[in-house]
Amino acid sequence: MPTETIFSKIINREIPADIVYEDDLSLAFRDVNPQAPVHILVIPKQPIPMVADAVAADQSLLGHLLLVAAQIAKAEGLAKGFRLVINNGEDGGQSVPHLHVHILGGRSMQWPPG
Ligand code: D5M
Repeated sequence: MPTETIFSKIINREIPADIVYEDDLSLAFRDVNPQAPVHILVIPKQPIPMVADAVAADQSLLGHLLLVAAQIAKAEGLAKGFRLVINNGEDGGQSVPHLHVHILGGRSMQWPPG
């Protein structure tokens, strides 16, 4: 039984979020603690804890999340570029154990990240 997280509550509309996109497989909403002028999270409705837990059967779902992220970036006007980030586990800086793709944009990104 997958762990319930704050993101499950957003999916189930138990807590509010600024939702920008939804389809059968995924949901996207603005990050509550934005690190860039545009900071949106794309999550699968299926609660995979982290990308390291994904299996072969998740292949098309993972691809779907990237295509959704690119579509949202376009809709947000990020034609000059944007960054997609997936934090995985403790050392990866993941704080919510429900797989999510960060879309960051609206400013020039630095490299390397911290
Ligand atoms: O990223 C988890 C992200 O989730 C972090 O940037 C804050 C964001 N967050 C946490 N709770 C909420 C709610 N309720 N709405 C919107 N955004 C939220 P990680 O990669 O796990 O560090």
